[in-house]
Parts: sequence; structure tokens; C-alpha cells
Amino acid sequence: MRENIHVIGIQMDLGASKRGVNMGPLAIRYAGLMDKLKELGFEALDKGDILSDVAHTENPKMKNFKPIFDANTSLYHQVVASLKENALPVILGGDHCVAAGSISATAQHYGKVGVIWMDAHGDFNSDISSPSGNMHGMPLSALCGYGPDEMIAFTQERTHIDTNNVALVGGRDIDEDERKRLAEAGVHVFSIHDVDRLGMAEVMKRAIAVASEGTAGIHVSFDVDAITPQEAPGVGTPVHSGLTVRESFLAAELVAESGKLLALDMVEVNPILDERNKTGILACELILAFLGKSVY
Ligand code: Z70
Ligand code: MN
Ligand code: MN
Ligand code: MN
Repeated sequence: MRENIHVIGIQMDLGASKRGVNMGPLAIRYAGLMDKLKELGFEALDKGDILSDVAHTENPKMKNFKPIFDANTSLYHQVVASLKENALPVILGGDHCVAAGSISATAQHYGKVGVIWMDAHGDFNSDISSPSGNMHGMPLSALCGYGPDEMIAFTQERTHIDTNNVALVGGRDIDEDERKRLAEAGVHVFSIHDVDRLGMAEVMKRAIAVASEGTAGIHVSFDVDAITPQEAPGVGTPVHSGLTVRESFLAAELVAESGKLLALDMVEVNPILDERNKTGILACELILAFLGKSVY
């Protein structure tokens, strides 16, 4: 586990249909993230927030592509810089389109990384398969080389993530075409049904094995809508019957225990839809758990 943490916010909500997730980084910071990281003994540096240009759509199949790509380019360079400084980057979203920048950076730096994508959704649409044109439904597909390729065109050569090293955990609202695309690509899907059947400990054991095999380590991308909406109401697309809070913490604690974490995204906290920052506080505490905060 790295001792140096760089917290990087990105005030981005143009990838989602509901506005307001751009305030996620503030909500997580106001829950006390920086002080709590220091209390845990980390050298924690707040790198501030990357801002986004205003909404602007040229192609309705990839809504707001240009401002999303520009902000993601800034994020990509900031995450690469942090990794070069030997820090573990914690990225505060923002909608999930920001994982295009953050995970591309981790992959560029380490060569081969695994991804654990915790989400109610698959985020495995391309511009063609997407029913909405919302870019937060596409980043995992883009990162794995299944398009849209423009979304991750930060450098000349693309570093695609090998789907053999990708685990999706908590999925329960996946589009029909998206499901086929996930299966054809060979993403290891652990749906909410698998969590019920196997238990979170077994699911994470398998997900960590998938993401670790032959890789430098794991980038976890945590969409708070993976958690059930009663516990995480501050999300744009609530999907009933999600992960419990304890399942979420167990997942985080098992990732910490693995010692494989290279970078963490905490995304899709929407303070406008939240109840007294409940979801922001939960996101903050989950970050600490992923970094090794133990309850005992
Ligand atoms: C749908 C789409 C979505 C949230 C991702 C939903 C996408 N599959 N929603 N994250 N919150 O439009 O592609
Ligand atoms: Mn997502
Ligand atoms: Mn989601
Ligand atoms: Mn496989």
C-alpha cells in the first residue's frame, strides 16, 4: 500500500442526464476526507478540482463529448503526474465518464492493470449501442477497446484494459445489447444475483483474483449507485435492491487487505438528490475503507 495519497476532484456532470454530480467532490471533501486520511497516517495531498467547460453537444450519440474529453484529458495528465510521484490517486467524481481519464492514466503508467468496476450499471455501451447517448454509460467499453475510441484518445497509442482482468460487481440494470457486449468481450460479471448467491466475500475473492492475474495491481472504480438507494439516495439513477452498506464496506476492506490497490475512483455522488450528505459521508468512509481503515 502506498503511503502518499493524492486526492483529485473532477467537477463533471455532462456524462449523465441528471445534473448535479459535479458537486460530488465538494460533498466528499466536506465529509472530512482530507483530515480523516491524515488521521489514518497517510501523507494526503489535495490536488483540487478539475473543472469542466459548459454543456455542448455536436453528436447526440455522444452527448457533450468535447467538454467531457477536454476535462478527462486534464484528469489523465494529473493522474499520470501523481503516479509518477509515487502517489495513490483517489479520484472524486463527477459522473462515471471520468473513469475514462483516470483508468487510462493508470494503464499508461503501469502497462497492465486490472479493474474492479462496482456499479448497478454496466457502463459498457458504445455510441452505437447506447440508448441515451449519455457518456457515463460508455467508459468501461471504451477502456476495454470496444468503443467509443475517441473517448480515450489521450495519447497516440491506446492502452486498452484486457477484459480478462475486468470484474463488474453489483450489476442489476444492464441494457439488452450491453449485456451481449459484456458477454462477447469476456468481462467477468458478478451481478447482484451472484452477490446474493455467493456472498460478497466470495465475489470479491474472485473479482480480486480476476483483476490481479498478470497485472501490476487493481484500479477500483466505485459508482455509489452500486449501493441500495435507501442507503445511498444521492445518485442520479437509483436502482432498487442494491448492495447493502456492509457488503460495500466488506468489498472495500477485502480490496485493502489484498494490498493490490493502485488507484480509486469514487463517483456519481449527487448532492442535490442526497439527504443531508448521507451519500457523501458514505463515499468518504468507503474511500477510507478501501485504503485500509479497519473497524477493529
Ligand atoms: C444506460 C445508458 C448509466 C448511470 C450509467 C444507463 C447508464 N445503460 N446510468 N450510470 N447512473 O444510458 O447507457
Ligand atoms: Mn457507472
Ligand atoms: Mn451506475
Ligand atoms: Mn476471462
